[in-house]
Amino acid sequence: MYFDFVEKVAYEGPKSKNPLAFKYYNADEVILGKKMSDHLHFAMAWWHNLGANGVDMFGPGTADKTFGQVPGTMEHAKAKVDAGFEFMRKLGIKYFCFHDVDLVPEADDINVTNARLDEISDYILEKMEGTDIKCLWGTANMFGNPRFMNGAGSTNSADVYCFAAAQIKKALDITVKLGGTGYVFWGGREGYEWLMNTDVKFEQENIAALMHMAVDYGRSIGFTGDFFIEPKPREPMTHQYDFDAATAIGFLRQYGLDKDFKMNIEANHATLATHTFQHELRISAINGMLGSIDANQGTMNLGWDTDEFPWDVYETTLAMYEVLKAGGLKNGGFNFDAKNRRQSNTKEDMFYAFILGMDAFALGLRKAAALIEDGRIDEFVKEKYASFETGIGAKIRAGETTLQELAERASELKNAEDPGSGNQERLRSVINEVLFG
Ligand code: XUL
Ligand code: CO
Repeated sequence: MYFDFVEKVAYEGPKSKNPLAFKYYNADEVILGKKMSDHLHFAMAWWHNLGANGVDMFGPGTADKTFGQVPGTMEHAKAKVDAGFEFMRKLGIKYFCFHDVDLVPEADDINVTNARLDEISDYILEKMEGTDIKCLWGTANMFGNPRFMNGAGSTNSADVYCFAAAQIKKALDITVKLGGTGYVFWGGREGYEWLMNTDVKFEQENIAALMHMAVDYGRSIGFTGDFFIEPKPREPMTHQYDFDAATAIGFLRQYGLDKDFKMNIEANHATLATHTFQHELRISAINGMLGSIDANQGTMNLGWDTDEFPWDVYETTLAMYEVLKAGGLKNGGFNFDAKNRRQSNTKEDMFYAFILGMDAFALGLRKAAALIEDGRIDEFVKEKYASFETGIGAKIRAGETTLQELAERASELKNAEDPGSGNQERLRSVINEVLFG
């Protein structure tokens, strides 16, 4: 036992003052016809929760993530599995996400790393037995090892490209072995630092080819889930190719990958791209590509990815509004790609962070459902476009008119009437009413 200060985090309701209880996340409660736990497939990110110890470029770690073993050993890798499963069980978290090198220490020889991955995935499978804990998605870390300094799929070195392929192959094997329903491509170093020494077209073609090979291989070993691209505009590269959802969707369509891929939208990546989280979710959803969510938040006046646990209930409400409108996440979930602040360094803090994040999304779900049930927002939007329901508007929507006909109507009208107020302030008041009663 690594977390002996708590047996089970239970729902105690909004009046509870117990820091180790949920105030809003009530797994079995039904919201809009579905249990909260079915709306919200929460996942633990192996790297942050079991790996990150608070190290930053100004100082070493502050949190102890050794779990009683020496880091860099297989004993430590197994202790992380034990701690992770205890943690998930105590919080009622049913999914986890991983990079290959989060699970085991990377060796100098890829064959040794792969053997370690076989061993640890056997161990994880054993742990999964008799529990309802599953893998949400897996991925390969193709940005940490120095060989990837010029990119993975976008590298200038054909040999390095082979290592990227090998890692994807192995990460897919393990994802399938653990029953994962998603496989993520976050293009950590797939981008450029300077255009003048970069062949962008060449690099993008190579990334697409690697993704095609990943799809072919994944399908050949029985992977029926979704591949995800996780857009991010910068960091570590000056410009990353998967800048935002619209850019990534365009890329997928250009290279014929759109049938197999969806988006994994991360809140803090959206804001780095100077979008809102809701914007990225909406763009993905209207293109049929809302796959999964990396649930976190940033600090808006900083220019980098802070990966904080989600807290802002306006944001989670608007996010859940998009998710509900899109009919939910099918093969995806809500992965807390978030880490404790460096100064929140106790084991209890690990629990407080997840309770905060789970409650923030649970509250967002409750409030988004309430907004939909209230109906005033939907009614306004429907009414706003009503002129397209009859007459010339209906003809435009049906594609049964011409520029000539429309110009003739404008000429008859001489001047168009006021299209009507957007009522933004009134509608924001509606949202506050629904949020705060
Ligand atoms: C980095 C990031 C990654 C991906 C997985 O910003 O979000 O952790 O989620 O590679
Ligand atoms: Co992420």
